Amino acid sequence: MDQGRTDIAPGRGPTDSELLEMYRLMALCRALDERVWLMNRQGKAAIVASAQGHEAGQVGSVAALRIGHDRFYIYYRDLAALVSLGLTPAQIMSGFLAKAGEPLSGGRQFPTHGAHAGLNLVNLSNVVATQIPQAVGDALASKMRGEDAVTIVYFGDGAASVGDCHEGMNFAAIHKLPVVFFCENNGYAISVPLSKQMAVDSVAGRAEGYGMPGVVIDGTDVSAVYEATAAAAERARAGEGPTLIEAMVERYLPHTSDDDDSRYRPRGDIEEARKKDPVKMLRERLLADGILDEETDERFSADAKRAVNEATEEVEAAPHPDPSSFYDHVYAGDTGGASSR
Ligand SMILES: Cc1ncc(C[n+]2csc(CCOP(=O)(O)OP(=O)(O)O)c2C)c(N)n1
Repeated sequence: MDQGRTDIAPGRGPTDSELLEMYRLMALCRALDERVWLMNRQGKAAIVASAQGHEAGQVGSVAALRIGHDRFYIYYRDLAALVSLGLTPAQIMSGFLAKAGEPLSGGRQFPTHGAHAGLNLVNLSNVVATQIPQAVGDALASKMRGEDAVTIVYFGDGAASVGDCHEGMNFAAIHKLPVVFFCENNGYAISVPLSKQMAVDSVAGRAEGYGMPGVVIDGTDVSAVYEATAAAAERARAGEGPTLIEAMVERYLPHTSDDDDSRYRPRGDIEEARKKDPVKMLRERLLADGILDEETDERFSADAKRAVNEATEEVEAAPHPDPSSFYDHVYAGDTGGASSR
């Protein structure tokens, strides 16, 4: 699982305390993700694209970067990246219920979409792969300004087949831009399996064609993710250009809450995927290594449950955005829109 690793220096691995914190965050992500899925089934959340099975990829990569300094272009499946960036369960949940005060779009967008200036976080569109050239453009701006920010852009294996991905990667490699391309390969683009998505073995293998290193890593192993991202960020900061990381992750649930995966995915496939549960695997590893004890684990689990229950109460009671704010943040300045009437 480490094709192509020869041409990037190994990155720094996480410390024990970083591992423990990543486990705490992953347990919180799982609890929040399970709750919003349930809220969809209760008719409260319009749509959910679950991050279950992707947690180590998202949490491990954010942890290897500098929050508030580096730039994060996420996509719809990145709930765990939002938790890692410091958004609270209530803030994230308010996007799923489209409530007022939601920090990314004011509750006006698909969940997890919008932007957060303080966190250099952008997720402008649900149109697959559009975030890739946007991120590359942002990295070009940071290079031109002489800033040392690294831009990471997340996308799925399906997005890797879109033209935007090719254009973004090619441009970033030519101009040696400080970008980390982070592909969350869960084996499916809705119902389309990898074998119908590409005729080559890996997304990362394409990196050579652009002139940048590409690495395939186990995206369910938070340490491998952290290390690869740290190495890619170091390359980017040193002016050596972009890296393509292909993190092999699992998708246990249908593509979104609107999808019925029983029409195209054998049940045995999901059972196999669940054996690689990143939260469970990290828990077992940390217990075995003496980094986590049962008491701390129970506390993390109780804290996560409490945080999610409190968020549920708060967000269910919160109002929807006031219709008079309809045009807020759509145009700069006075548009003569509903909010100014
Ligand atoms: C340009 C474009 N084409 C099609 C769609 C419909 N669509 C939404 S998600 C998706 C699958 C993307 O799969 P992948 O990139 O592997 O990410 P995953 O959902 O598996 O994490 C598709 C085809 C879209 N949103 N945008």
